[in-house]
This record gives sequence, C-alpha cells and structure tokens, in this order.
Amino acid sequence: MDLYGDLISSSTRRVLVTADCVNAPIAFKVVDIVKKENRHDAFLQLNPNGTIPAFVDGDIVLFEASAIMTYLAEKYGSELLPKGARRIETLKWTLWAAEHFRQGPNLLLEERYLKKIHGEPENPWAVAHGEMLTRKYAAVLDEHLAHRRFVTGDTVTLADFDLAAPFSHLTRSRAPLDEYPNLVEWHTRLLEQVPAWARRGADLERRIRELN
Ligand SMILES: N[C@@H](CCC(=O)N[C@@H](CS)C(=O)NCC(=O)O)C(=O)O
Repeated sequence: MDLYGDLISSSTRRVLVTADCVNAPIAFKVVDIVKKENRHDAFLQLNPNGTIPAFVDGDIVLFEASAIMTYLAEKYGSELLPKGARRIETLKWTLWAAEHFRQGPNLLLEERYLKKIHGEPENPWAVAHGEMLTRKYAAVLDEHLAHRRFVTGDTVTLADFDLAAPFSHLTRSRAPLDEYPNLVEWHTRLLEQVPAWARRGADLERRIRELN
C-alpha cells in the first residue's frame, strides 16, 4: 500500500494517523507540495486534481483523505468506523467537516500563511469571511461537544480526525477556534488519547521548521 503525501499537509496527517491506528503497512511516498511535485504528470495520473494525499493498494487508486481513511478502517475492521447507527453519525460529521467546518480555517490559512509565502497580500474580505465561517460552524460543534467525549460518543472515530484537522495549522491560520472551550478541551483529549495524532502533529511542525 502506497500513500502519496507531504507531512506539511493536514489531510496527509489524517490518513497517516488512521494508518498508524489500524497498523496498516503503508509505504509513504513524499510528494513535496512546496516544490509543486503534486503538479507533476506522474502524480496527476493518480489524482487529476493535483491534491495530496493519494493512495494505491493494488488496483485500487484513491484520492480524498476521508475516502482513504474509510478504506483503511474497513480493510482492518477498525472501530474508528463503528458499525450501525454510529457509522452513519461518523459519516455525517465527516461530510460536515469537509462541506462546512474546514472551509473557514482553510480560507484563513490561504490568506494569512500561504499567500505570505508567495508574496501576495491578504484579501481583507476573504479574511473576514473566513472568520465568519469559522465561528458559525465552531459554535455548532462546540455545542455538540458540551456533553460528549468525542464527536460520536465515548470513543474516537474517523470523524474526530476529520474535524480536528484545522488544529494542525492553527498558529498559522489564526482561525478563532480557541474561543470555543468545548472544542479546545476535545482537541486536548484527542492529543492525549491518540498518541499518533500528537506524533503526526509534531512531524508536521518539524516539516514547517525545516522550510524556514
Ligand atoms: N479534500 C481533499 C483536500 C486535499 C488538499 O487540499 N490537499 C492540499 C494539502 S492539505 C493540497 O494538495 N494542496 C496543494 C495544492 O492544492 O496545490 C482531501 O481531503 O484529500
């Protein structure tokens, strides 16, 4: 099984953590997005979108981190993708993370960090919009987590990784997630309960430092 990604990417982090948790024997193939290797023809054959991560297991070729995570959890029969009603809850929050929750923080990362690297100015409208989106959806998740240890109950599922992804670049996006105490407590719990989440977060920070 080959995973193509870059340790700087929170989407790669989600998949690596899943692979660690299910003990999948992954061969990690670096696609350096800072050097734009994700735009090389060989990579575009795997993912025509040119985004990381991508994944190959025999005849199966996947893009979209959540799809790869689902594949790994299914293949190894992991409780990260529970059976029954919690499976649908997991799917619900995973889709919500992509459609809504990550949009604001991603926009802020683009404006406040990625544009700076490329020497482009921030767009004040986009920053305001990113903050508005972040707060709108963080308030929903904060309320949901008021009486829950993890997003779908007492144990961690793939949805927790999908929702925690924006914490990977919080110091760079400055997305206002720290205004939501239940969110902050939940993320601290995730770091404590899933050592791989903390370890892959440290890998990401090391990769950032090596760029500077
Ligand atoms: N929804 C996609 C997002 C993938 C994505 O945006 N990856 C970023 C890194 S986290 C990327 O490839 N950026 C480089 C680019 O778009 O050129 C997934 O979950 O896989």
